Amino acid sequence: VLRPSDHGRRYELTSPTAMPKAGGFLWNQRMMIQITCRGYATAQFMQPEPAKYAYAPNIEAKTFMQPEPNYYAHHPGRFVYIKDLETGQLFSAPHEPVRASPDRFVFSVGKSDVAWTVENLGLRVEMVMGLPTHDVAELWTIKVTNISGRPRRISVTPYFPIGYMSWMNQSAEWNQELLGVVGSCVTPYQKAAEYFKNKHLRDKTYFLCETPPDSWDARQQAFEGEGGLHNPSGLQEPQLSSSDARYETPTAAVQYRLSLNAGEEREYRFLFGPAYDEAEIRTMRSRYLSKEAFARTADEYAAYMETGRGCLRIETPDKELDNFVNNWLPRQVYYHGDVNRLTTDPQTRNYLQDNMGMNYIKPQVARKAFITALSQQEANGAMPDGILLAEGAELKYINQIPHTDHCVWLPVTLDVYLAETGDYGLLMEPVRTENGDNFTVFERFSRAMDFLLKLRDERGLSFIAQGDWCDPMNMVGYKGKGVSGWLTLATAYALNLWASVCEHEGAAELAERFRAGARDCNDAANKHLWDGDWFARGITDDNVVFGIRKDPEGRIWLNPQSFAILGGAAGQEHVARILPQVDEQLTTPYGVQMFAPPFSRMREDVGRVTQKAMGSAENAAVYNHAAVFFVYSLYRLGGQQDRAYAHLRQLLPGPGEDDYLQRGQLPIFMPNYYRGAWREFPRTAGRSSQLFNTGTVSWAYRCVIEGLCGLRGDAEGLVIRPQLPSGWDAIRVTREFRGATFELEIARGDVGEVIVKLGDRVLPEPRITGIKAGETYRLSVVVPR
Ligand code: CEZ
Repeated sequence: VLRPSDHGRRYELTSPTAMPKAGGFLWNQRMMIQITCRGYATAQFMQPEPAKYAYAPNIEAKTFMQPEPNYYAHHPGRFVYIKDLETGQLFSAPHEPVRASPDRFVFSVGKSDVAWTVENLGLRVEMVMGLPTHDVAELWTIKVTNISGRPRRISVTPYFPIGYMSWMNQSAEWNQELLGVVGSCVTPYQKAAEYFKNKHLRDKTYFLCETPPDSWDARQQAFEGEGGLHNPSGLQEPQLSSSDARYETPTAAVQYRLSLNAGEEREYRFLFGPAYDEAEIRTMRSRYLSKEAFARTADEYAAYMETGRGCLRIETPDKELDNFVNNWLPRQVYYHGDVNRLTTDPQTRNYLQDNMGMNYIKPQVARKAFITALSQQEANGAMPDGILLAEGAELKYINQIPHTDHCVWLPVTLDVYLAETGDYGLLMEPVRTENGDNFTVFERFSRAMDFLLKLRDERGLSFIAQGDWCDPMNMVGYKGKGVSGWLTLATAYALNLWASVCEHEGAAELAERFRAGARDCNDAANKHLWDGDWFARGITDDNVVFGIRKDPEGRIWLNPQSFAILGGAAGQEHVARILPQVDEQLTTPYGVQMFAPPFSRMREDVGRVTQKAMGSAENAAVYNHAAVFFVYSLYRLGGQQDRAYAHLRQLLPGPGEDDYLQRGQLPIFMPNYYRGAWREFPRTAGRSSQLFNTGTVSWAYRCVIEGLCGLRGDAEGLVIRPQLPSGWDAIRVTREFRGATFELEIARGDVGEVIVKLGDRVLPEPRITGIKAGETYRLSVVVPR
């Protein structure tokens, strides 16, 4: 049911029922749309806060993007009804709302468009959706071909529900000048102050036709009638009813009645999106709604996507991994760095990690992100919970809950920036904050590290307040005493990383102070949190250690183990004890669970993570962000290439058909989680959250580049230490690095350590310095058997 096409640049799904939630997504800096194979869509645009132009049939709460979306008959979507006017038979494409079994179905997701081919009743419907690069709108092409070999009379009825726009004021009507349905509303509000913000909102939704239709409906109830969406009343009449909506739910349905000879086809183009007023709609129409403009826009958008192609091409024995790494992984990394999850106040840890990935795509963007983040550093060195990106933006949702880990991510993500660019000059940049203080980047990092050191109790363990990396772990420390085992270990990691930078900058004393701080954290962790075979997750306000052997639920957590490896708390003996426990207690066919066993009821001294559904999200899912930290720690450890590869591979659906069906997702992105609770609920284990917002991807890309391919920069050059899984004999890699291109043939051989040849010259160490931008370096690399 599933296959790559166009050398992995597209993926095709040939059934609308096998993986009903499988979809694709497109974005630009102002909007995002996720659409399923069956035609349901979730779109948002920024003004500057996220807003909708196709609404649900009820008022939805404004929230962040949710996992495992539920679709229902009236969910917003993009559909076309096709009716045989001789027999009265009806089907719809892509699949909803009629759900007729197609003779042929291909859902084809590309990097810069989403397309379908659906055949039924001797008719072929081809639908393609694209986006502009800078504007908010969807560009739809719908083509109908008579493949029945005889003349046909049919109606073609695109149906783009607009939904319940507002409880204050909503309407819609046909606009003959614009040739489309225009819905209008007033975004609901109550405070007078909001009026002055809202009056600039794009409260219109338009659906424009290039070709004038024969009839239309702008009122949902007029179109749908008693027939329901499976067989709308409007389609049982000779034509649609020219309805309008006056404080009634708007819709956009337009109809073409046509006679098609055998083999004849018709192609239609439509534009769907939000606007402030009719003048803007008119502009959008003239800018986009023609065959030439569609073609030009598609080219521009493809070029935009191409700027996110990343810095790595691989050819390995694992073709599915190649497809993903060469095409889709950098795209998802780019999405994160490009739009910061389409929020105006990304969580600080997300902002920094999303930009960490951008180092491999557009490092200037990552550089700027450090400055932006640090310009919001608090006077005591702490980092705020979220980084404000737009004028008037506010900390919302989770950013109103105090989390203690944000400073950790500064050196962790800087590590990649420096490795990728060697630009230590960034450290000397002055950064002024709103509270008036003015420090260099270097000073600000040191202040953040001092803050982390201070944020510890008398035992030397890091306070957790109402959360750390794990957002919903909100009640371990809400009384002010609880500590995070993970944060203590991660603090050591951050301090060590920063100490190395201090050394490089000649600040030996500072470096020693931070290294001593790291040792102190690690000693405290070893003293208070080592449970014999693994590290505990934390200690509650009431001094109860948790994440330990005697806990029936939440017994072993992955993050403390990964960061004990990264930060140095875990010595060799520890690692030798930890890894078998991870294998045994946390590993599933779908990846490594974030902890086990799942919580079945609220634990009031741990918090709301224990209330999430068992196996979903942070409650013992295969939470990929945590899983990829573990993979990264294995690559840093060395000698763990098989484990690392196995778990890296599990971040991605496939390659077996059973696995695809169980996960229910195309291998074009990594979701934030797959259901866990594998022992408890095997039926649902592995199911994808379908949520492509995740810190996983920047780390996954890093793992492939630095770990698997072993191509990591240092201050002067590029170090080469591939870690091929034992089943692989050779791979080919092309890596762009500091303006140069490296083409590597990597193979196993009878060597004791990695040997690198540049041309015929064997390098004294597996490292290239003096790299010249614009050059191509051809290297042959031999790695030990
Ligand atoms: O949010 C993510 C956060 O964006 O959860 C991660 C955290 O590290 C990321 O910064 C782990 O907790 O219940 C909650 O509030 C959850 O924490 C979610 O909001 C979660 C979502 O899956 C968003 O993608």
